[in-house]
Amino acid sequence: MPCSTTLPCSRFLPALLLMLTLTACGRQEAPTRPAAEAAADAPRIALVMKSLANEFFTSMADGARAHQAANPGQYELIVNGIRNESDLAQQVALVEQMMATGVDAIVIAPADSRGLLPVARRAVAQGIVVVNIDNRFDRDVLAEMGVEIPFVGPDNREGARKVGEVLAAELASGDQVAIIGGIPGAFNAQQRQAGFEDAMRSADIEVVSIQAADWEQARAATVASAILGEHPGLRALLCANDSMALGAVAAVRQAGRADEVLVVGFDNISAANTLVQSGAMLATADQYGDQLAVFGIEYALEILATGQAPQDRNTAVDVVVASAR
Ligand code: ALL
Repeated sequence: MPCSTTLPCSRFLPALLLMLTLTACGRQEAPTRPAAEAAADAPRIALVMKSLANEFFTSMADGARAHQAANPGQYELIVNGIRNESDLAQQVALVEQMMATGVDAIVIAPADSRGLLPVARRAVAQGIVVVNIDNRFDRDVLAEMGVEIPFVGPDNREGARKVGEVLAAELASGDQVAIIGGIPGAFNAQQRQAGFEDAMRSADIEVVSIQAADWEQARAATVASAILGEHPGLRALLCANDSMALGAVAAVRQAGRADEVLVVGFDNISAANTLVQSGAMLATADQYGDQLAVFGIEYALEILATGQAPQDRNTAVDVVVASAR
């Protein structure tokens, strides 16, 4: 049952949608609460995430499910994600599916800060409460559209700056480093790059290359290998998420330069935390991904209950270094 932009998923029957577990539109699960337990008036909340190939989003989903299980009767949860980081069309289709099933709220981590705005606007126009988590929608475009969608998430620039400062303390003025970025159209990718640059500028460290690897591990390994080849004196790779840091560590090892080139990331996924603890990565940032969707869900429930005007909410981000350091 393929889902394409020419045959919007919103045309599918709602009942059929709930039976789907995996479609070409991405992964969608049946509501968490058994139907027998569902209070007729309990709001239905859809969580629409990005790549489920990224542990960051599977732990986000686990956190949301645990919250729903701890609050039975309060709401019904439908968990969705896409297959890879750049499947914008799949994410748009998922939002359309959720609109077609008549959910009360959509909590969304958009893969792109502009590309998902038109469908989000349609959801708001349909009376659905939309809460933006993790990656902020473009504020200017939102304002132009005259749509208010609150953002719940961390200050990514600040988080990246903190990670960059830990790295700078290990380097000397004039050292050379490179930045491997996420999808350029994602605001949090732009902010993390800016935060890394802030820290390098303050420490007088030279950023010799900035390249996007679209959040993906394999792409980052390729990009990192090329950068290492071009810059024999390179001292560090600053990666905008941990998936890409894993790729960078592989490239550094492959080049036999693990003693010279430091790697930092962002997310604190378990694989990266293991590398931080072993010294193969210097640091990462914990943005408490397992709680991010929960914050968004709680806010959506609050807005549904009170009808209050939505406002942004800032969440924590902290640096993680090896506990033995
Ligand atoms: C960002 C998230 C995580 C994730 C990345 C790739 O929006 O904050 O850093 O690793 O997207 O999906």
